[in-house]
Order: sequence, then C-alpha cells, then structure tokens
Amino acid sequence: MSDSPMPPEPLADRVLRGDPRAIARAISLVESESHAGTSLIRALFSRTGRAIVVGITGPPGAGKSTLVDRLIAEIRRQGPTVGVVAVDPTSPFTGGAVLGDRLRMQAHAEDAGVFIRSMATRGHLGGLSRATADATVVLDAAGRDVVIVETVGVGQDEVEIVRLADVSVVTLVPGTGDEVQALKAGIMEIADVFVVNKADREGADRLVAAIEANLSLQTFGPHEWRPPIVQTVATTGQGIDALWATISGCRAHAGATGAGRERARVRGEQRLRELVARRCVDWVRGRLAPGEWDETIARIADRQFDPYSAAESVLDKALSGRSTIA
Ligand SMILES: Nc1nc2c(ncn2[C@@H]2O[C@H](COP(=O)(O)OP(=O)(O)O)[C@@H](O)[C@H]2O)c(=O)[nH]1
Ligand SMILES: [Mg+2]
Repeated sequence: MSDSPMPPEPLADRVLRGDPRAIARAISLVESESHAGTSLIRALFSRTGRAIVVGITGPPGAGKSTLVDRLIAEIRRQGPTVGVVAVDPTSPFTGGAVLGDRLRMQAHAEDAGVFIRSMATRGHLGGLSRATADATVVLDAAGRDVVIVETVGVGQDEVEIVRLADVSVVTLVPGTGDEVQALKAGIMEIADVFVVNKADREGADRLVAAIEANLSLQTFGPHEWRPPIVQTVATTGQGIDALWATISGCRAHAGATGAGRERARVRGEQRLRELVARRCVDWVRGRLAPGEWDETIARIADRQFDPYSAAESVLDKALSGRSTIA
C-alpha cells in the first residue's frame, strides 16, 4: 500500500461526471480567458453536442428571467436536467438584474437537476459571446439535457450569443414598440420562435399580427421552419407548456431536415473565424512599436487617419517588420 495521496481528479473528469462545483469552477475558468480555460474546452469539446441549447433574448423587462424560471419548472416536470447561463450587460453597473435573477431562481436551488449561473459581462468586445459559448460547452459536457442562455437583445454581442443556440427564442411585449426595436436590432432574422409575453396586457393580438405581417414578407421553403408565435403570461405560467413543446418541435425539425447540421457548421465557421481573427490581431499588435496600436486608434478617433488606410498601414508594418515609431 502506498502512502502517497491519490492525485486529484482532473477538473474535466469532474465536469463530465456532472459535479456542480466542478461546473462552477470550469465556467469561472473560461470566463477568465485563462490558458486553463482553453485547455478545459479542448478536453471537453468532443463530449458535447448532446444538449439542446436554447437562447432566450429580448429587451430588458420583457420577462425573460420569469419565462426561464417557468421553463425550468416545466422541463423538470418532464424529467430532463437544465443548465442556465444568464447574461445581462447592465448588471455590472446596476448590480440589480443579476441579483433579481438569482433571487427568482432560488426556487430551484434545492434541485440538483438545475444549475444556474450569471455571467459577468466585463471584458473585451466579443469576449462575452466567446465566454458564453464556452459555458454552454461546459454545461453540455456535464450532461445537462437542456442549456438555456438568457441574454438582453441589444447589441452585436447578444446577437452572437443567440446564434450559438439550437433554438433562438425572441421575447417581445405588447404596447412597447418592441416589434420596431427587434427589427432594428436584426433580431427578427434569427428568431426560431417568437414569444409574445405579458399576453395579459392590452395589445397582445396587435403584436402577434405585426410579427405575422413581418413573417409573411419572408419566403419559407416547403421544409423550412417558419417561426411560430407563442403567447405567454410568464408570471402565471400560462402558455409555458406550449412554449416548451414549440422549442422541442423546432429542435426535432432541425434534426430531421438537416437544418441543425447546417447551423452547427455555420457556428463552427463563426467560432473559427473569431479565434483566427483574434490571433491575427494579436500578432499584428505584437509586431508594432509599443503604443503604436493605441496611437493609430487615437488618430482614427481624431479623424486624422481613415480606418481603411490605418488597417493597411498596420498590416504593412507588421508584415514588413518595420514601424515608424520604433
Ligand atoms: N403582467 C405581466 N408581468 C410580467 C410577465 N412576465 C414578467 N412580468 C414582470 O415583468 C418584470 C420584468 O421581468 P423579468 O423576468 O425580470 O424581465 P427580463 O428583464 O426580461 O428578465 C417583472 O416585474 C415580472 O414580474 C407577464 O407575463 N405579465
Ligand atoms: Mg433577466
């Protein structure tokens, strides 16, 4: 018998076993953009692709968190396990949204079949979508049957996050001009399912008609998924069973028609492009004189340098190994 202690079980193995503390640690690692986080994703990635990833987006206050809370209850009632990543860019400033989400979802705290995590939103542009994508990898690898990503649909980062979902749910509310907002944000094009939440309010039918009118402008092939519109009252749970049935139906449709495979390919390309682009930028920056990158940005801001010429200039310098400031 050896008296040397057993080596600690690798984090990846603990994640694969579904250990909640390992999941939490793993998500922190991928959030910190550390080398350890990257290694972890490398180890886990081949073990993913089983979970259904559902993106829930929409303007602040649309009732997304309330919907997610109800969806969790409905999904758990049917048996599957759930992982949730809640992303709210406003939280670092107000501190309110994330806390509210936490409180609401504490109802599930006793259920080992539910794992909920709020994402910090600090970091560079695109960092949020990358970290969120990696968090879904962790939850998928950990064996969560359904992974829900809640995000405020306001910017490019959020659109990117929605794109990583198998099923994207866009939440709108009557009487708020949301339909116009959604069109502006380009959210309309990425919706697989529309939710008209707060259907207890006046104007729900008008909003449904507006979305319908919008959809009728698009052409759908005979085997193409046409986004259904589901009316819900998240506070009472009304329509939640129909919403979950619609989400499941969308996923089944994607599997049957090959649309899911195509989406996975698009997603793969997107992630590859993003990582290659980031490395290229880092490489270029590394070949410039100290401070030259920031100085170039300042010159663009001051309108002394147009962005096209600036890009060409830094690329030329990096490729030729020369720098004006050096
Ligand atoms: N009347 C009504 N209020 C709702 C409904 N769903 C959510 N709310 C309320 O809307 C507010 C914002 O909800 P929340 O889930 O935090 O929205 P989020 O910002 O989209 O996550 C809360 O006060 C909810 O209680 C609904 O269907 N009807
Ligand atoms: Mg919320």
